[in-house]
Amino acid sequence: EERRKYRPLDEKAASEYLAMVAPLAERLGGSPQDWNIKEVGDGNMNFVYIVVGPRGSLVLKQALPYVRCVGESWAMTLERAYFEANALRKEFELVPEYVPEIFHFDHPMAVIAMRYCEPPHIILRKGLIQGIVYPRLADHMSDFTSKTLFFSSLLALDTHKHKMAAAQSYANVEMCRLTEQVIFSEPYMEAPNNRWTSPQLDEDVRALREDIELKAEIAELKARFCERTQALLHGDLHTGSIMVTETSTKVIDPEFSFYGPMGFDLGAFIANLILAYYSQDGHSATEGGREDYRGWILQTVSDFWTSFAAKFKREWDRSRDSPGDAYVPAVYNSPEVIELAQKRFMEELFCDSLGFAAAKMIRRIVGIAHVEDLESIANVDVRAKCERRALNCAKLLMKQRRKLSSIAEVLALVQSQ
Ligand code: ADP
Ligand code: SR1
Ligand code: MG
Ligand code: MG
Repeated sequence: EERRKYRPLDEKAASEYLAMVAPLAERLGGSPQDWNIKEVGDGNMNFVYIVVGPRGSLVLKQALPYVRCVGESWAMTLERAYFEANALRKEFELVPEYVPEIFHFDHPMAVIAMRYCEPPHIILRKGLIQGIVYPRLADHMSDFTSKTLFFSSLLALDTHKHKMAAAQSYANVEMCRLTEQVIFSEPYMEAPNNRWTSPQLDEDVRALREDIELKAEIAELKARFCERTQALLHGDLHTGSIMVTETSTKVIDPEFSFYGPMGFDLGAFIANLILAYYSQDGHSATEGGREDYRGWILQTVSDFWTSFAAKFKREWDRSRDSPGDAYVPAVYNSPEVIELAQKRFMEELFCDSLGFAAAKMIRRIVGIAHVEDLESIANVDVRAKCERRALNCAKLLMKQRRKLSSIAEVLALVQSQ
């Protein structure tokens, strides 16, 4: 009975906990004194232990009843571990090559044990800061997103399955509410959570809060985020949620997972690549250095979108024998009408993705939870310059997204800032 009650772990308690869960203890091999346990959580939310034993290794992740980067003053539901476990399982079903396998989930303890993405895997954001090229990244991430989004949507599922899946993830309310607050509201108002490079960006922040066109856009995006039940999203698909080597890509941390608009995941990945692009001046020895690397980042944005669109369409075409309920074959009964439906769908998704990408960039510069790409730039004037370019790009992206008709135009806009 005791074992079923929630208690926060530390390294010692984690070891005792693992000793009580036979399949995990067996996986590690030897006995608890042989296990090497280290807390490595560098995210904003949870505690993560890497455990290495004589036979094997694992990662133990526990949610605490608050937001880690703020502290106990911001209470947060433990249920996020349940939604993370469910999403990891679903993603593993759809794309096992890109997701760490779950070994164990303990609901009362809010604990997940999963496969350790071993070194040389590192967090993508850290690789981008170091200027490392990942030649398979666009291919892998377009695989991950096209499959997870397509196969959880009404394009692949019948209405019953789609509604049931949506209902199950719909209860991740607290996490959605957090996102609504920190991405779609606080950056556009005065809020104690907000932070920016001051005084350098004071004027930029004032202008942002007075930009009524931008506020009209963010209102639309917020409504889409809150109201659109399109597909099972990862929900926090930034470059800190992706672990990489040159040949392997693993997506972790889907605790914000819910049924929402596909563009929110696509936009998250694109936004974080663009932030990495603008931060390069802060990491190169000379201003304007790392030109080749910046070129690679933009090429990756382009390859990602192009491959995503092609793979998503391929799944759609392939599913014609057993389609979901979105496009009934008797109605979509000619190549012309299918082509038109697909074209409209992809145009809307592109526009959504750009809007969400912009929103995600803005929050990382003026709101809570900044990104290491920019935060690690020690010279504040250089950092502010990078941030201003990113902010201006995001404002244009959000306002002009309906007029942008290709990824090449988006890259031109990024380069123009
Ligand atoms: P949070 O929800 O707090 O952001 P994450 O799931 O992102 O927590 O994990 C925090 C850190 O723990 C990651 O940045 C990564 O370094 C490490 N980590 C998490 N899961 C794994 C894993 N399966 N394999 C290796 N390292 C991991
Ligand atoms: C309190 S905001 C914390 C942020 O970290 C998570 O990874 C999400 O991005 C969230 O918005
Ligand atoms: Mg994380
Ligand atoms: Mg997380």
